[in-house]
Amino acid sequence: MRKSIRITAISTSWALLTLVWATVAAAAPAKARAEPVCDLVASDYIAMDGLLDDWRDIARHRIGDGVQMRCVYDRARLFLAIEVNDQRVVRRGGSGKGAREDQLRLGFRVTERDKAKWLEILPGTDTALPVHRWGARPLKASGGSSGDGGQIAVQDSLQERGWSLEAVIPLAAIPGSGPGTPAISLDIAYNDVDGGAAKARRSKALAILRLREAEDSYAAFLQASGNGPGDVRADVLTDVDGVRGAERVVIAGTAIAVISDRYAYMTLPVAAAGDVLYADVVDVRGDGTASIVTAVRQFGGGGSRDLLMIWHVGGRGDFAAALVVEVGKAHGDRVLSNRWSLVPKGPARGQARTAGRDLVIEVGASDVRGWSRESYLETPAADARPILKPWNEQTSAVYYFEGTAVLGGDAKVAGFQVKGGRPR
Ligand SMILES: [Ca+2]
Ligand SMILES: [Ca+2]
Repeated sequence: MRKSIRITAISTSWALLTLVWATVAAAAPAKARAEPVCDLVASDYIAMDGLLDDWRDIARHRIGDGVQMRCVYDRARLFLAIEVNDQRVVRRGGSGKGAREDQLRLGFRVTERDKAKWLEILPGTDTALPVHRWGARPLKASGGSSGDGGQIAVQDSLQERGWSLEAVIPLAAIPGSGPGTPAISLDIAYNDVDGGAAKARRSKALAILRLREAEDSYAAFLQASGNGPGDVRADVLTDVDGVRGAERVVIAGTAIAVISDRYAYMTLPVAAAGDVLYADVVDVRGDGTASIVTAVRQFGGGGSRDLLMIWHVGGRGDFAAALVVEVGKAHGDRVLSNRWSLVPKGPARGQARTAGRDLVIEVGASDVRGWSRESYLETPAADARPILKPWNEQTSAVYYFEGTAVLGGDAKVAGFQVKGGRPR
């Protein structure tokens, strides 16, 4: 399926891409990882009864001080079993305010941009009723909550060496989730009061719970694209397709993948991974939907050219080159390069600053070597916006991004200075 791409002449079209949109059929065997992987189970696999016997085949992960966690999911819901090692469970029958009672707090979200929603659990004891809160609102005594469109339920029980809980959270209730959510970020904070507030032990930990289908998609992508884990140069959770929820964007070798419970990838139009000069995921539009920014080098015709390519990703994992600009040319000893920067959106065009980034491209006398207006005989690129030349009237260009459109292209406003190297 994957074709190798050779650029035989500098003017050859870059638009030769391999696109694969695939789901992973068979589950791969679980492997021990630093980041827990939650396996996919049938929806009746876990009985929400507070007993953990149904979890016996699920791997435990130590998360933080004295806290062990197991997780599974059924595409609609995340199930957790947590065991807290605590010789002395302190409850005073209160609501946990004032930090005078043992309390476990679990924060759920998908990406760092999302605001975590907290599940708070004060375990029941012989003398105190359990307290369970989701988003600061008490769950009903039955354990159910109709908040966020699904049933959140918690059951806790005292154990020989502490206490444990079983919880179910609808995936849709987790901030930042969407169809095929690849991972969930779980903050765990335990307030262990023991001998009084003065001796309170507070432990905090963060776990990235990777969901099995996305994890298998990640492995399948690496295999299909001929890459190994060592070839990965970027791996971020962010929304790139504009459909609710984050995807996992992975840049490995010459390939870029968008991974949810399935994956799509494309191969950049270069001969080798070393020809990918730059690759990152940036919210240039400023609407929370990131784009993929790449710079690549192509060889042919005895020389080379550098292209800056900004990709938008559609809802079915289709990659569209929103902007392709020539930013470098070399032929023998002769070199012409353009400087490019992603700057705060607005000021380079004389507008107020807003969320997002503008692309500023500049050229000056020091960016050319060996070429002059007279000796530069290169044919302008037909498949990219041509490189700026220092001897032309226009020596800068500012592009900006609105939805699927790329606008601008005029020179930057007088007095606008790009600060630093490549601000993001
Ligand atoms: Ca159970
Ligand atoms: Ca999305």
